[in-house]
Amino acid sequence: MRAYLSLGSNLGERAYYLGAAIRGLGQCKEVKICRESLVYETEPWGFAEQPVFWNMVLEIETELDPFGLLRLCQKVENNLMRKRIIKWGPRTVDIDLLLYDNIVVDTPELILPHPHLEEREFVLAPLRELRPELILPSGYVIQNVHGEGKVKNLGDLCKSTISTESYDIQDRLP
Ligand code: PH2
Ligand code: MG
Ligand code: MG
Repeated sequence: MRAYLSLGSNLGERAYYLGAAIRGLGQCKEVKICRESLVYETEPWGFAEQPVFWNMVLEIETELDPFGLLRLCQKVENNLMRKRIIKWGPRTVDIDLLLYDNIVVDTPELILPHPHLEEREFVLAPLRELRPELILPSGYVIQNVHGEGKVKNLGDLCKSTISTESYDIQDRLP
């Protein structure tokens, strides 16, 4: 099954945490990382009094079901946040499920598609980069949908600092 994950970091060495999260996900044998967006510097959405985020999106193929994938994301987050967790505060790394095939889930633990997917430019910009033709849950093509919040593409420079062994170079976008 194809899924899209949003990665965010706004504490410490953001490039390190994003890279470590990608490695952690890629080490799971039921997950293949297919496409990796560039890194975007984004203004905090919601609670504004916190440092800027670096965000990106991954396209993966996975044999895990949505809840198995959620548990994997939480495990990778916990491995990277163990010492620095502050409730509601800035986080070293956050991994959110955006889309999982066309599956709809509505539970206290997990909602799919992600309920704020189409409101937030920090999610839309990297997803649009990977799949400009994607039809969003609302029925609109992502190319025509723009969310709230300023984003700045940090380009290839950052990407090269977070590249991982698990990332398949064949699948890079041209
Ligand atoms: N994550 C949040 C809250 N606000 N803002 C940006 N720019 N990027 C994020 O990843 C983000 C946020 C909660 O997970
Ligand atoms: Mg989040
Ligand atoms: Mg989260």
